[in-house]
Amino acid sequence: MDDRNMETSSSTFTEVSSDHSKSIIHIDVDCFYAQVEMVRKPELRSLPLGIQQKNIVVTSNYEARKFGIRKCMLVSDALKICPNLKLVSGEDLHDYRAASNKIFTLLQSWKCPVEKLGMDENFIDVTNLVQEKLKTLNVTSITLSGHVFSEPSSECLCGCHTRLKVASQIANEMRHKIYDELGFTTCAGIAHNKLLAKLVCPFKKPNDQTTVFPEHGATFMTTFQSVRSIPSIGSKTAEALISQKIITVSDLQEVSLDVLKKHFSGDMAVRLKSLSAGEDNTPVKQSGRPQSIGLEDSFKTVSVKSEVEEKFGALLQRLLILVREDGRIPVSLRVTLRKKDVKRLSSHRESRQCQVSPSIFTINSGTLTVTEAGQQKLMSMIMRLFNKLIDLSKPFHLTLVGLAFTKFQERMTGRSSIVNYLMNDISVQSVLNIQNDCDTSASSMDYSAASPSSSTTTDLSDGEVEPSPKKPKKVNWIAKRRCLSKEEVASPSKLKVGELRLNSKELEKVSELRLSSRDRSLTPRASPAKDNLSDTSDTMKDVADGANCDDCPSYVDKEVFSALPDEMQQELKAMWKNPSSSEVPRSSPRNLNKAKPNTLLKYFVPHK
Ligand code: DCP
Ligand code: MG
Ligand code: MG
Repeated sequence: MDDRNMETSSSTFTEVSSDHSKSIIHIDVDCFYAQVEMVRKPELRSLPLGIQQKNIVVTSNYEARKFGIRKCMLVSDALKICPNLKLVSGEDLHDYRAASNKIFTLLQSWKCPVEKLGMDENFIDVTNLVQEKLKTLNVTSITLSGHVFSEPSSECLCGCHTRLKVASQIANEMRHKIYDELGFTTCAGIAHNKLLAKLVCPFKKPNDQTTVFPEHGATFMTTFQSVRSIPSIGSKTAEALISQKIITVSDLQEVSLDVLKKHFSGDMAVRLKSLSAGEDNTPVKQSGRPQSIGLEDSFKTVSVKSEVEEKFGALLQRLLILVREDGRIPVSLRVTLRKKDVKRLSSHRESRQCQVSPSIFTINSGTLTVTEAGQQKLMSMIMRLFNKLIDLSKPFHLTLVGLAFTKFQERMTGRSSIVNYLMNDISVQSVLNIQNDCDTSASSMDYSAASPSSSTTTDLSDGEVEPSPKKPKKVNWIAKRRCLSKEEVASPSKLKVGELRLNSKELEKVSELRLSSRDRSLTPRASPAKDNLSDTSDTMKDVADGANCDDCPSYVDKEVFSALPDEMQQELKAMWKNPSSSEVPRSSPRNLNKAKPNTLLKYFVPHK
């Protein structure tokens, strides 16, 4: 500790630490995989149970833990200390994932932001709910549910003690509901921020809950012997800290900001100091669908290319099942390897990613599928990325391979989207907002826990990003063609179109034309579009004429055209008549004569 100026933990961070306004709950399921198995087969409850992936016991029930079985123990070691250990394979994650989703869905019924973290954890920001409850509760009668890390010495003037007590009652309610409805026991941590809520959660395991009050945040943090216990401190940061002899959280509290700044960026140094003091202002971000869907396979060592290919082939098959369940069309693929560094006797991960053409995926009867040829294309992409990560002229030793689809086409929503207009009800659920950026940057607070083998990943980490190849040029948009009843035509949500081929850039342009407005299609005569069209009475006449396509250019599929809503037909016709007026529907009259290189005409190409 020679190079460090001592400093008290509270000296620089009093400002941040005075904000106790939030009430956050962190819930973690007890021995998750084991409980899923026990709920499925109650006879397993009374036995010591281990969940096996490869030669590892990834978790065990609490009965087995009595014998000293720990997570990630080798099966052989586990059987030595508990010969009666009942082992169940945990290689198929399907049921665990399903249980995880049920818990997440249940927690959403409290109508608070819920952030899912990995398979068995969720943060819930109950700040507003607590405020609501406080309106009807008698403050003096509010008691704390469960345990407390340490009794508060005096009442905090901001009222956080009362709020956290109410939050502890809500946590208790949530845990009971999860148990009553799904059969899982859980632990909860309650605090004014995510960091403390997560860290205090396992304080009384299993099936219990603990609250930590803000005044004890810094003291609570000193109970952690390793800086690595802080969720957002990864192995690299920990290594850098340890190299400066900052090993425990107390060490981190004591080291001066100036010393930290010599080794980390200013922001990072401040962040590390805040974390060590139990401070964290990262918000609970409502989870949506995962940013990435991935699988990893770990093994002792693989040193032959053909074996690597085999591993990737197996992973790809499983990954495609997950993607099919998800339903979105992937547009980016990442390959991860963990290389064994023989000299350093250690392993480290590297990854590369590339864009994937959405045309590899097709939708058959509403299900995302990949043809044999598509799978071969994916395999060759994977192996190309592999070749970039590994110098095949030298020997290599891998201990893990991973595959993930890291980006998906999103449906564009909102009034300005033509996709919204056309796509609501058709079987292609996922369309066209191809982004070029690779937003896989680490979240400011990455609480995710790593899993050792064959795990799914909800990725927030930043891998090395392969320079993007050219944007996939064409996006095929395929839907069943059928006749439409009058009502269906009137309702854009029911519209079914034949095959249109749009490329992504073009689609953006189309959406810019704001053809999507339902209001317009439902009330065409009174629409603002009409006002803008005041100089183009011919066009308006076409609208009045209804859906005939006698004037359509020959390349237009009339059936498709007639299936389009009136407003869109009107705009297309306007452009066919006067291509230079492609902006007619939205722009002011003075723009009418401006020739535009991209018009809707270009996007309307015949289907095959
Ligand atoms: N898991 C895994 N590999 C790990 C850690 C966990 O595959 N290294 C899986 C198995 C766990 C699940 O993730 O059941 C949840 O992880 P937890 O760390 O929350 O562990 P458990 O829920 O099993 O036990 P605990 O009661 O300690 O929360
Ligand atoms: Mg757990
Ligand atoms: Mg967990």
